[in-house]
Amino acid sequence: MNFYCMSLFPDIIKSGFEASITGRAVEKGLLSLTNVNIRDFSPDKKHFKVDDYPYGGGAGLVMKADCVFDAYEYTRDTISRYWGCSEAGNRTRVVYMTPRGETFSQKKAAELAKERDLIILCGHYEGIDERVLEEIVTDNISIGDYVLTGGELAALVVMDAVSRFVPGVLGNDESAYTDSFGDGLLEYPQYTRPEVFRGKQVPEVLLSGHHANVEKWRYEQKLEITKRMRPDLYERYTKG
Ligand code: 6GU
Repeated sequence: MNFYCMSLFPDIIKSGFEASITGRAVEKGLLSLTNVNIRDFSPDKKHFKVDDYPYGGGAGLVMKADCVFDAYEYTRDTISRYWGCSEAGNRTRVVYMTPRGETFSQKKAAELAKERDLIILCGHYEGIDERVLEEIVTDNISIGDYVLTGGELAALVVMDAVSRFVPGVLGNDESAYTDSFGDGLLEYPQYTRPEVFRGKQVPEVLLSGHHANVEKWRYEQKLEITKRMRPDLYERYTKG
């Protein structure tokens, strides 16, 4: 999976993505990240201004359509050149990180993971000129009902969740589908050494070596934890 991230803060994206599991996957060649700094596409070659006052007045500044569009064309052409095919960049989905988008989910992550390339657009300030969004955006995604100062942290959330579905990124390819939400239930609790911690024993069944009993216990725990912590998910699971 190749991510192309258009933003004003590529450092946030780079440091978040190149750490830990996704970072290792980049080193293995399973994932790639290309940052496109929208500021580089400002027509203002002195102050590199990328925003301006909103028509109609109001607080804050709006990111200019021309900067974003030029950054997009560059990104699109970079993808086309990489694959040696002018269609490659034109076909690539453009995900705009915005609180007005559809709420991100494990299902959406799995859907996006089927793409070969993905362009992610992060806004800042009070948003981006609507006209360029109409031109280029294919998917609007929010990560929840709260407002962030910019789309970068949200983009990292999406990139991380999508990356887990890319074969080889996790140690075991099945994990992304069997982890919490994969089957609509939360994960069972995990334990490691020592056997006793502050007087608390590891559940006996996990020490038994009896695989069928362990599986049964874990499934019961998933049901119980989901029922207690997320009654909404439990309802959906039991009612089909
Ligand atoms: Cl995707 N972007 C911003 N700026 N704020 C958000 C968000 C995204 N999702 C929730 N809040």
